[in-house]
Amino acid sequence: MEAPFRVLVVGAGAMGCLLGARFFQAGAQVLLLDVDQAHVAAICERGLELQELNGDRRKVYLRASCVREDPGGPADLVLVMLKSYATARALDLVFPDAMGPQTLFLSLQNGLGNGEILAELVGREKVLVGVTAQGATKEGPGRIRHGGEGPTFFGALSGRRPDTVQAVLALFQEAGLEATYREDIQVLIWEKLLVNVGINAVTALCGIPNGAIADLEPARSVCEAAVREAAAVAQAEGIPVSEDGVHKVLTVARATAANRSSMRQDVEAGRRTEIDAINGAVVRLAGQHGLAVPVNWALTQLVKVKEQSYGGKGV
Ligand code: KPL
Repeated sequence: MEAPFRVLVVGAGAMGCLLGARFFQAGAQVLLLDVDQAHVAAICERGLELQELNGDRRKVYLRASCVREDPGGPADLVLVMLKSYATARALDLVFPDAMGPQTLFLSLQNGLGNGEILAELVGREKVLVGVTAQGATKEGPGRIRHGGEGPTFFGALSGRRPDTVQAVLALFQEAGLEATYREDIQVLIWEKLLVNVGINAVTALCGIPNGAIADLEPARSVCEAAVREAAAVAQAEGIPVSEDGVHKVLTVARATAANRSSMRQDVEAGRRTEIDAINGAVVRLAGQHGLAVPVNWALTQLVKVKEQSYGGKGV
């Protein structure tokens, strides 16, 4: 009998739980790892409560841990779903023997630089990076809601497709999740970054839903200016992001009109945000190319003021 595909999910937030649950339902052996003790305890005691897109609730009895636990052998896939500022600590909860020569690491995190940080920990050739349009929200300890269906794209950080990537694609497919391997994954990561650059900080600072970015003229102006600056940085980096970046961002804002962006949720919960990997990353790269990005700079500073005003947990 073939051994089940073994998956470690590092960072069992809403998206980590959703993907972990889908892989488990498809027959993979899944272990969720997270530092949130109440969340892990709830999953271990009562199972993960997953609210499906049609409103149905189901329990998924996943293994979860907030300490290094032996998953019983090397993982085929380590799915990294941590907040971007925690990527450097991605291996803290991973049992050393769980990382074998064939283990691949897939980051579907927000922002720039996560793959490079992982590469320093595990070697560039083992790192896959990508984006997903799946949506999920954590409703409380052990409870998540699937909010939207969408494709997932990933590719190799090194540019060389690992032999074992086919098995990862098969896992997504068996789990009913659309996933595609892309050679040009950096373009897609930048296009997702533009969306987060335009929506996240403004919604977090103003306390508005995503749709207000498109509906309120002053919010739209700031969004558009931030996205244009970031697109110029992408061009300077040699990343051919599509010309209609601003249009795409406004389309996402309208499509997710009632949503609270992840950064707004972080600010409202008094947590540290991912500003450094989003607008902050644009500012850092712009500096390397001698480009001025005053709007991204101001948004970064203002979000940091906000974090400091509440002493953001995890800062
Ligand atoms: O990715 C998002 C986020 O909130 O981080 C968007 C697309 C803006 C949806 O809320």
